[in-house]
Amino acid sequence: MDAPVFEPLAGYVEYSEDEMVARAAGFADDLRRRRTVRDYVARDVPREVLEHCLRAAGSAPSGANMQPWHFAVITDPAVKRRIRVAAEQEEREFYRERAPQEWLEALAPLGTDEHKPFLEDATLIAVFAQRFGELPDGRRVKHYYVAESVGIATGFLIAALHNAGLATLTHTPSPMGFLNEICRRPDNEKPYLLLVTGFPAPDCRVPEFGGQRRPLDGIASWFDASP
Ligand code: IYR
Repeated sequence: MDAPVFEPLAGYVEYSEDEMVARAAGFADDLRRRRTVRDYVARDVPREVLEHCLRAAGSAPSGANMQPWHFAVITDPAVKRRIRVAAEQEEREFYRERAPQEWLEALAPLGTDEHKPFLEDATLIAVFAQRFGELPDGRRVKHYYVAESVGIATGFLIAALHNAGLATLTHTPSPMGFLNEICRRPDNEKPYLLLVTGFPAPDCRVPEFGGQRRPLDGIASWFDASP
């Protein structure tokens, strides 16, 4: 077992209370502008921007720092086309047969259906969760809290893309095993979700329902010492 090796906490920055409030408020206001976008223009996203956003995602905390994620970035129109065809096939079955009535009712305000043109118009980032790691000699390394870790990294990625001026859509065609084959990812990786990103169409409209955010007193409770 390796002994722990420590280093100084070099990156921490302390702000004055005023600065903390201003930064916290500004960050919240900026994130609250984010909307899930389903209509994109066919316009390439600069690779350098994507690389920085992926660096942000890769800085997320993870179980035992195993960093159990892989991001497959798809810009090739031919590969996007294959993904669209495979996803729409699954989605067609979902909407027509598999989805229970209750689920369809929950989705109704979003106006979604089996047609997914954004899979060809936008840039796609297939997020994979590594169920276990593999050493060069083939031995397996256990990963911990994989879903939590990849979820946090994906949250970082969505925030980073939004911050860079890109719209996103968290898309989960179900099942999405076809992503392993198309992205040539190994069996120890499970597709986690397909993050769609790019520039919104000029006439893009979004469901009113999606902009409704639960108020703070509906999502948080406080346990302060009594005065
Ligand atoms: N995967 C389908 C259905 C869908 C499910 C949920 I939960 C959503 O929030 C939105 C859509 C689709 O992408 O259409």
